[in-house]
Amino acid sequence: MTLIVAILKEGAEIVTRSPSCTTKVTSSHWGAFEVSVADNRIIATGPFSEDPYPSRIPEALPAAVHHRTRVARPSIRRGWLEKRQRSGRGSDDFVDLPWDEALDIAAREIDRIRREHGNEAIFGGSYGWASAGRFHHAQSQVHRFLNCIGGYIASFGSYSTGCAQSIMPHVFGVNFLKMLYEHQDGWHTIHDHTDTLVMFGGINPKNSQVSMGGVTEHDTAGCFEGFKKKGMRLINIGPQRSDAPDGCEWIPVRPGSDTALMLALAYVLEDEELTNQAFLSSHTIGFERFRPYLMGDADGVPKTPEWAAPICGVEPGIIRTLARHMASSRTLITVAWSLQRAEHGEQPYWMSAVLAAMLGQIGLPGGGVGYGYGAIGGVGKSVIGLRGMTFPQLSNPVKSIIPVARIGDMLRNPGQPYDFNGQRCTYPDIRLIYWAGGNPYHHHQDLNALHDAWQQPETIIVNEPWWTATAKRADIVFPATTPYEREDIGRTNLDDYLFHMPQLISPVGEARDDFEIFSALADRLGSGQRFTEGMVAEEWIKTLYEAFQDVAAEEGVEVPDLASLKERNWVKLPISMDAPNRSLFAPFRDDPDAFPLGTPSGRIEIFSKTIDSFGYEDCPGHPVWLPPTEWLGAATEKAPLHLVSPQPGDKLHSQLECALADADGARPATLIIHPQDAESRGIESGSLLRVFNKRGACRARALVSDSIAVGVVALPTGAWFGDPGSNIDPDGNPNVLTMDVGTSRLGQGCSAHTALVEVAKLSSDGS
Ligand SMILES: Nc1nc2c(c(=O)[nH]1)N[C@H]1C(S)=C(S)[C@@H](COP(=O)(O)OP(=O)(O)OC[C@H]3O[C@@H](n4cnc5c(=O)[nH]c(N)nc54)[C@H](O)[C@@H]3O)O[C@H]1N2
Ligand SMILES: Nc1nc2c(c(=O)[nH]1)N[C@H]1C(S)=C(S)[C@@H](COP(=O)(O)OP(=O)(O)OC[C@H]3O[C@@H](n4cnc5c(=O)[nH]c(N)nc54)[C@H](O)[C@@H]3O)O[C@H]1N2
Ligand SMILES: [Mo]
Repeated sequence: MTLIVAILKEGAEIVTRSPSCTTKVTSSHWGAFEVSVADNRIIATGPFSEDPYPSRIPEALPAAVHHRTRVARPSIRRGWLEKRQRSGRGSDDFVDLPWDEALDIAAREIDRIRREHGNEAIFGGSYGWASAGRFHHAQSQVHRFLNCIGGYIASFGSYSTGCAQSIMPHVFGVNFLKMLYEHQDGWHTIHDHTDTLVMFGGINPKNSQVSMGGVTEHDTAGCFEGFKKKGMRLINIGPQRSDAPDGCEWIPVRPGSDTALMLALAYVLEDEELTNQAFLSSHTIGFERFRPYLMGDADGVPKTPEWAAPICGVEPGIIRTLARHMASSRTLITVAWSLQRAEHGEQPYWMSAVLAAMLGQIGLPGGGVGYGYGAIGGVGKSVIGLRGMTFPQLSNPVKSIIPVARIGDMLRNPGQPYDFNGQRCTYPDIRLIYWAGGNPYHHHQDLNALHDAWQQPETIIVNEPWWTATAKRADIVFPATTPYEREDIGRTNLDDYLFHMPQLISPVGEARDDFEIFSALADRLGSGQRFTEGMVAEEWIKTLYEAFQDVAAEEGVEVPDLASLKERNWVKLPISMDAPNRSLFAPFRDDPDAFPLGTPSGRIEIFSKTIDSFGYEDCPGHPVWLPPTEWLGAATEKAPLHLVSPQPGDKLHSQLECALADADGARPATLIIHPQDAESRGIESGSLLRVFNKRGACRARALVSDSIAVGVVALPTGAWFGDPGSNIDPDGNPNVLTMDVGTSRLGQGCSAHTALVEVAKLSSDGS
């Protein structure tokens, strides 16, 4: 690592690192990196020696860790403290209290709620990425704590893949995430066997910078160099050229219309007798129920390329040629997670499986279909998943859950029924929310509506290192440490490295680890021993590590003991296994009777009796084209542009945003717009914009580029949400514009990528 480093402390002056500084490696969701510390401050970060394409995300870390927006002390909202007022969340000031006093107040309130309303009145879903590190994993901490004190309402699935987690087990009979992480072909297999890579939503090294717990050797960009050298055909289908590395072909499509395009590809296969009928009869069921819909016998509408063209914006000739090419080469269809983060997101996922089944290459190395390549760095990595090192959450006495992205509906509709994947459920009546390790005012849709719903609970408690929009809207805020202020172990099932994450600086302000906060609360609630089992953090880390050593030994993998790991800081584990026979579908392909899938039929379900029996119009028994409520096909004069809100390249969600936002001209966030759409609005690159629709408005800075399809604009997530009462979100949080609806009654996932907006130039004074 170079000795000249940028210190972001006061401005970005360049200084030479002082001799008293120490440098260690730590791990994070964006990979491993070096951290330099002097005088108990993080002064610089640098790349990790083994990483061929290190992420630049940690560059913001020195400034962020010591930022003025750190929560310094336990803080209680004045209106709540003095009068138990619910109004004022986000606008009241906070009163600082000593730890013991604040913990006493919080514990008394949790106890009151559980006695008066039962533990079903406590929402502890607490979704979010928090930080890497196996022991100080905020979700495990909060869930264990709440389980110890009688339970909580939990949530199912993730914002990332909630819809897919519901639909895909019906199709392939396997847990969706298990399929992704343990059974999809690795990058090397793809390199060696695939001729044509058809990427719906692209594969973007920008996104695979991060992974839950981090990948160490960032290799997506390098893999693509190899693919190009080999002469593979690389086709990116989606609204943005930049969703795939330079040099890939680009077929622009209108967001939300991929199912129509996939149906047309399937139509060509069937029409030109390119379908692999033998595979369909031996390995799938229900094609005969789907075919009449595809060919138009069922509804009088054949799903021809001419039918699809005006829907998806792709010429019929291009669709025909692509279908023929897919049928005549080893083709891997990949589908980004973004396609199911949209209304009716079940359909492109199911339809991609049907299309791959019709091509008949499922189970062949480098063929078939795969989900989420590039979405996070772990997909395609192919390592032996060594389990262990998980802080046990214990079991939850409360059995009721909500689909994770339905929190707004839950708060608005206590006691009301709703449908979810074949079940009739009831929203609980929530009186207390406990959040640790997530930022709903980053991740949830229609934030103005969330802000209204957020007034419903009697009490909201948040553990957070920074004054995020969520912390500002809480009643009690406990300052949490960041990973650099505590010791931990860095390890994930998706990577082949193991890290000791040393404590690098003392806690900033009066911050405490989540474990310490929950130990103190559990103690006050009579469950201290249950929560801690009599162990402090260091003892827990040792216990979890030893359990991991046992698991590794069972797999024949040698890992150092904890003392040597501490000494060495990191080790690479010999657990890479990118082999062509990894696919769950390989044995199934060879012998579907001996290795049936976990579906009711044991086959890939093109028609699902189970789904059909639910009677959902928004997710019937086989894949269909269902136009979303908002898409370019339903554009209006007031909202003529489709907004996609992808992941930010310069950070992880809303994390480290406080430091990034300080740079001159860095905010508001950048919105990409096509020259044609810009010109008609008098917009140039650099113009300050108002982005708006009936749900809200935010500012943004224009980047005019033909790397985006006409009619589409892209504004990344991650800007911190502003204060209530402002009619325009200043920094550009796209979630003031997005729709808070479930993907369908089946998946009830997040529909973030479904939104129509208008964009107008703002004058320099912001009017
Ligand atoms: N419009 C739109 N919205 C989206 C998406 C989209 O595509 N478009 N994507 C969605 C997706 S896929 C996701 S995963 C979500 C992500 O949404 P989140 O995961 O909620 O976002 P983060 O900013 O990572 O929030 C993590 C929070 O944990 C805090 N934290 C870090 N370490 C610790 C710790 O040790 N203890 C405690 N107590 N807190 C800690 C951080 O400061 C941060 O505030 O966003 C979703 N929202
Ligand atoms: N740097 C960085 N990387 C990240 C994250 C981060 O915060 N920062 N977050 C991580 C998380 S939590 C997740 S879940 C993954 C998400 O991974 P993805 O879901 O794959 O990522 P997105 O960025 O939401 O979307 C990828 C692209 O899909 C395109 N797209 C949107 N709608 C459609 C559509 O209808 N059809 C087609 N064909 N394309 C469409 C958009 O142009 C967008 O740029 O990313 C992870 N990676
Ligand atoms: Mo995600």
